Amino acid sequence: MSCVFCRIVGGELPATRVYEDADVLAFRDLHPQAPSHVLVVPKVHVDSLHELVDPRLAGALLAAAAQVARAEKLEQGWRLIANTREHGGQEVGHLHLHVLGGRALGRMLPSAR
Ligand code: DGP
Repeated sequence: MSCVFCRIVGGELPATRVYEDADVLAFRDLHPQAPSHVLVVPKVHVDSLHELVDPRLAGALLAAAAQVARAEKLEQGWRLIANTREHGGQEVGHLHLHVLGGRALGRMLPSAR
């Protein structure tokens, strides 16, 4: 099995796990970009968000991300990022949601104001 996140899901590679249910695993990012930086991944291999077709799994991933944010006590706010495919800057080819928080993250999109 060559996919690094499949190997983490399978327990073959170590990771600091922060949340787990039947469908989803969440663990701390190896290179955190914020005080709290957790990756939320499906236990089954899905290449990226582009390939996600199962609405039940999509819901499980989103609900897990919110659960992680609450457990990390990110009451002041947080951000969810899904880098998708090459132009989206995806480096690991297993769908993952980044949950980032613990500091002001700044705007990523131009303000409408
Ligand atoms: P992305 O660019 O969205 O594909 O981000 C991939 C993230 O995965 C990046 O922030 C670093 C993280 N990462 C890569 N390899 C490992 C690993 O082996 N363990 C953990 N915990 N995180 C990893």
